[in-house]
Amino acid sequence: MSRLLVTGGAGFIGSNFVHYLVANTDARITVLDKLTYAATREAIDGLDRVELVVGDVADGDVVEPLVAQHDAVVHYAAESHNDNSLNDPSPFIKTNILGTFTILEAVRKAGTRLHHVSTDEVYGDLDLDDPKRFTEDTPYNPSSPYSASKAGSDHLVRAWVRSFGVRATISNCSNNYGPWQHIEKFIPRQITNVIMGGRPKLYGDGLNVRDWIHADDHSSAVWTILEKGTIGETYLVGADGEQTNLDVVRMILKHFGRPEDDFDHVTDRAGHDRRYAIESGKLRQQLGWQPKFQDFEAGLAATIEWYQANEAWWRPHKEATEAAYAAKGQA
Ligand code: NAD
Ligand code: TDX
Repeated sequence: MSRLLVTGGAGFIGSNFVHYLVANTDARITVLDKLTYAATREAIDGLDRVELVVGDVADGDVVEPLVAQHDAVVHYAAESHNDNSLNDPSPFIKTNILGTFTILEAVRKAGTRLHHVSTDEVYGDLDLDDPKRFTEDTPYNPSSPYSASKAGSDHLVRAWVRSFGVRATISNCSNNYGPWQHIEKFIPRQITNVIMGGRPKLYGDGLNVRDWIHADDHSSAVWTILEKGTIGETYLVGADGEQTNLDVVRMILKHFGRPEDDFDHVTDRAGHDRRYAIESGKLRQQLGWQPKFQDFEAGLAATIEWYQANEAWWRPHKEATEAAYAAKGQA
């Protein structure tokens, strides 16, 4: 795999993956990205062996010739924020479902290997006291327009493998944190609120649980699956990082020396999933993958420091992001 096409490679996780490839492989990388509001061109600017093509994954005229020039496609491009999908589901259907369909048709024609990046949200949610975690056998049960669109894209990939023999793998990963995550998302929103002297904003009772993994560990998992995964298989990716939102907010406040109750409860998200939890034994045992970031609080501290050092990147977007939350009673 010397020529890789990375869709959505200017977004949060895609750009971290591009950095991972540059540091750990000899691959030449083409990023295909529409540069939506969620993209950061600077995140991949100036990297050796990386070329950016600005275009839409749902545009077959752009996608087909590009796919044919590469050995493998790693498909990250998506609309990714649940709250936005509740305001307007339409771009989620276009990019996540039609975009994946377009990628699948292109890899089918060219015979190119595909890795499809998906989310644990396709499995719905778990009760707080449920001893089970999600596995590759958990039935699909998505809750939001975002997670339903990702579930739809996963089903298309599975069907193209079975019906057309497309050489694809799928990964379903838990919540990522790390550098370059858009400040609309939970952890960067709270960090940047506190940096600006404001208070974190917790949806509902704050007891919802997310299973956090550092974006670097997600990247090493995707690379492991590309190198060693079995075609047609799905692998769950997680790092045993379950935390309540309340505990994450308290860790952020503690880092800044602020009182642990210095936050606001705001209007809950409609249909808010209660808990996600990943059992990643298949990936670890069959492919030998291990996460490096085992200490969530230490990874969070490094992420806080990154946002402190990169205020020039996020500060211009802060006011508009918070105004959108304020309009929904979530600020
Ligand atoms: P992001 O919103 O930060 O980035 C998405 C990128 O895709 C952006 O650069 C954007 O410009 C690009 N894009 C959007 N629509 C496009 C289109 N039509 N054509 C080309 N490019 C387009 O998202 P993220 O958080 O980095 O997520 C990346 C992928 O990982 C998504 O598929 C998401 O479902 C999946 N995922 C995310 C998480 C998480 O915690 N963020 C967890 C598991 C899986
Ligand atoms: O201000 C907030 N306050 C709050 O309490 C925000 C923005 C979120 N939350 C809660 C909602 C969730 O319980 O924090 C949790 C995390 O929220 P998000 O960052 O919006 O992530 P989530 O909805 O869990 O989805 C994320 O993980 C799975 C990614 O955005 C998805 O792309 C990925 O598929």
